[in-house]
Amino acid sequence: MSAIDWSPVRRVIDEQSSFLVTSHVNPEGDAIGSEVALARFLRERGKSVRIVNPSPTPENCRFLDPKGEIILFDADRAGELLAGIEAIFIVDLSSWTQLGPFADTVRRFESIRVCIDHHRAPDAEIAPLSVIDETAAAAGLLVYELIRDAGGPISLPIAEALYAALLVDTGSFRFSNTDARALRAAAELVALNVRPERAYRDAFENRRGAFVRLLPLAFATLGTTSGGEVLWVSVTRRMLEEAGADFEDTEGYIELLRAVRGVEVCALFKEVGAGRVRVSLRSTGKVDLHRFAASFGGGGHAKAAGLTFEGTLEQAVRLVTAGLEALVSG
Ligand SMILES: [Mn+2]
Repeated sequence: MSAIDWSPVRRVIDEQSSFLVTSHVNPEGDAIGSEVALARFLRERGKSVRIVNPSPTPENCRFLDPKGEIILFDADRAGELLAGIEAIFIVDLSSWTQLGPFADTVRRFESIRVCIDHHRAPDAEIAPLSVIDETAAAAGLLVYELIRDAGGPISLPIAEALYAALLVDTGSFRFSNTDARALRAAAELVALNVRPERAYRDAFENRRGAFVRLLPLAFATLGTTSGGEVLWVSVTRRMLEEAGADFEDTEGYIELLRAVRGVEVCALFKEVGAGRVRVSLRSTGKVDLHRFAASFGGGGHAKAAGLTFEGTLEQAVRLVTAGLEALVSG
């Protein structure tokens, strides 16, 4: 267990009765798992909780919210969504931009805001009460420690959501953020009857056929620097149409690139709109991608980061890969 002082957060939980939980745009397993676990924990304590997100829940996370209780933020309903809320919990993000269209509403919320996150370079004023621990493998690990600190108990649905959060952010316990603290938490969650095989299948193997139909189209664009230190592939809107796919189906592609011997950095370029390209980046160690992504207005971690590029796909590929090449040879 870490040395985090959870008592101010526990006090908020004890003293307030109506909560809103939110997370970042384009949420994944850590965001949704952390939210669902925290919401269930609060409800089991007799609190009323609403989960409101700036983006819809992706298909690969729906197993975490089978009843579809997560509400998609709608600016026209902002007043209604916040009615009666006494405290907002912001999990797995600590920058305003990551809250997307929900940011303005949260910023104007004058009561209690609590942030629980593990990303670097937080916006200091996002929440007066912030627990930011960059060494935590997942936001879900922090939520786990909070619940433990508060005396639990951790019901099976909470344990499953927390395990999923850990599983996703550690890449099934194989990324460099996998440490004894994360594995200890995982072991305790398994002791609470989480089944690792099923959890893995729910999180990673419940794929649509489009996942493999799109793959050859995307990988036909494979690009590499002369020494093979930088590898990238692109996904265009045309490819999606041809494969009957959407961008969710590209999940896992970048890990395939990372698996290649000698690679230092890999990138996945997604043509998300006319003149907008989303770039996902992974490093095998030498290069700090957080700083690189930040120079393009993006962010993330040292070994996993992302950015959005305004321009054509060709421009994005040219500029970003040139920057990465300079970085790996520097
Ligand atoms: Mn996370």
